[in-house]
Amino acid sequence: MQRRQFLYGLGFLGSASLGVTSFSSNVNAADVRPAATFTLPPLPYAFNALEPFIDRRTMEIHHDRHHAAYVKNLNDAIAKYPQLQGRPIEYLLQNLESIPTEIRTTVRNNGGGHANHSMFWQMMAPKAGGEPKGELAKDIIKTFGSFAAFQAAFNEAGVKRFGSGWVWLSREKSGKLKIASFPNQDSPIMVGEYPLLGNDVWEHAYYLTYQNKRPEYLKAWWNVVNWTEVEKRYQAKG
Ligand code: MN3
Repeated sequence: MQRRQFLYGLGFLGSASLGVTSFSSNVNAADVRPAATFTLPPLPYAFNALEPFIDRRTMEIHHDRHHAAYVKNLNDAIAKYPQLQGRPIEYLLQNLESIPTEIRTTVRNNGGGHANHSMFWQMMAPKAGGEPKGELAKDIIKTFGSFAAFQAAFNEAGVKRFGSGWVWLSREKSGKLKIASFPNQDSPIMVGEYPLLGNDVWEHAYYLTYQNKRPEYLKAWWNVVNWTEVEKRYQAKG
């Protein structure tokens, strides 16, 4: 695989943003840093910052327990495989067939979980919502007919995902925008697409406030969408 091309291609989802410890060129024997591992990125706002749409307790459990567990399980899985350490998470997710079979499902689920949630926190913000601007807005209207039609299709895909999973707006290799839902922690990265905006429809993302009413959560969630971040990802041409 053309690693260089791959790394550039993913642009925004760079190793820094996903907490991969970077290699140092001047490591010496006295350096006691652990082997490159994945780290839990801090939530970029307070736990209660997305209220009333997403409650404080949900954010706290979601970030500090669920996401933290994905990171720990991923690190545990690759602990015996130095060749997998220090790689961007996208590399692991795009090359699952080359991951040793005994940890492949663990990497798929927990590596997917780490990548998805790392993007998810950035894709939300307090005092956000509204509509996208510029090129992204034009592309959404061109692809889906209108912003309202896009939201309706996104919500519908989220409602129809049976069990746990995600709904994503992503960009195909051809450049075309698409909406697709994925089971569990699978993501557009695994099928070579570039994720622009995703919503977590696992019950742990909404149950305390919305209980079984996933459609209400999907509708309310638009109030916290960080379009500035989504526009940045769109411009990254990843
Ligand atoms: Mn989640």
